[in-house]
Amino acid sequence: MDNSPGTLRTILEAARIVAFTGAGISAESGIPTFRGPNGLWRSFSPEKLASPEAFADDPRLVWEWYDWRRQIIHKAQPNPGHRALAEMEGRAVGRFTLVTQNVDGLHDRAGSRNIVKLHGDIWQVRCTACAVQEQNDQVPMDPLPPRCRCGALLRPAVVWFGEALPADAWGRALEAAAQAQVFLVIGTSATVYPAAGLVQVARKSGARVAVVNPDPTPADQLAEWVLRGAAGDILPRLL
Ligand code: BV8
Ligand code: ZN
Repeated sequence: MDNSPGTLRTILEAARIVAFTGAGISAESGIPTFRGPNGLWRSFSPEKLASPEAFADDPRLVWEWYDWRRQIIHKAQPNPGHRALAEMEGRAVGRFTLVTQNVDGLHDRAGSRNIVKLHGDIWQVRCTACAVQEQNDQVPMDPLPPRCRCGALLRPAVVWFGEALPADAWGRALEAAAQAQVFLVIGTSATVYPAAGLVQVARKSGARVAVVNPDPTPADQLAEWVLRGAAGDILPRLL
């Protein structure tokens, strides 16, 4: 099979495309990734802080971490990688789906429209007691931790480790992966499940897989193209 980048560019012109993104696509916007060398805050691992147990144990500490991330994201701008995906969607109307693990909202700000958010949204909060879920853009958050009108603690409306993904988002992602003819795996270590399993779903359904990442990942072995480099460099060149 001809796996030159030129071939990939050609098939992108007519294929049903899924772009599957992780923290790496926001790295060039200055947002720390989870597992990179400049990993996230303090020595805590995200698996520790991004969990219901950590929140139950110390909601203030968990909210300090999310507030710190919200402050960084607030100052950040979408980068050429985010913008290239928004442009690709514009050229592939009706046959492009963006499935992201990211919670930072930079894809929205770059102009992407058809976005499946597998792990929620850092700019949404949800009440731990009543049905309230709403947008909250307050930077910095005050008071911390924030409370609902009903008096209960609010939590970030993101999916923590050990929590199920939103059923509608997961359903849409599975459907898109099963229909995809090209599946782009961009800026993810492909280590968090069930999200990372989408690559296998696409591959098994006959999709041609391309990986965009400066480092090797487990997804490489499923890929026909491994484009070794930064998303901000590679994606604009794919357009
Ligand atoms: C669930 C939201 C069950 C919160 C996140 C043991 C084995 C297998 C699985 C498990 C296990 N133990 C536990 C599990 C399950 C667990 C899991 O997969 N754990 C992993 C760590 C082993 N999964 C879960 O718990 C999931 N839920 O299973 O529930 C269930 C089922 C039914 C009913 C009830 C319960 C929930 C997982 C979601 C967790 N939430 N985030 C928040 O953000 O605070 S996950 C978190 O990791 C982020 O969402 C992030 O997106 C995601 C994946 O990380 P990446 O995006 O890939 O980022 P990472 O830093 O890892 O990699 C960055 C990559 O970018 C690198 O490859 C780097 O080289 C590259 N890069 C760097 N610069 C660039 C670049 N690429 C391109 N350009 C650049 N410039
Ligand atoms: Zn409430």
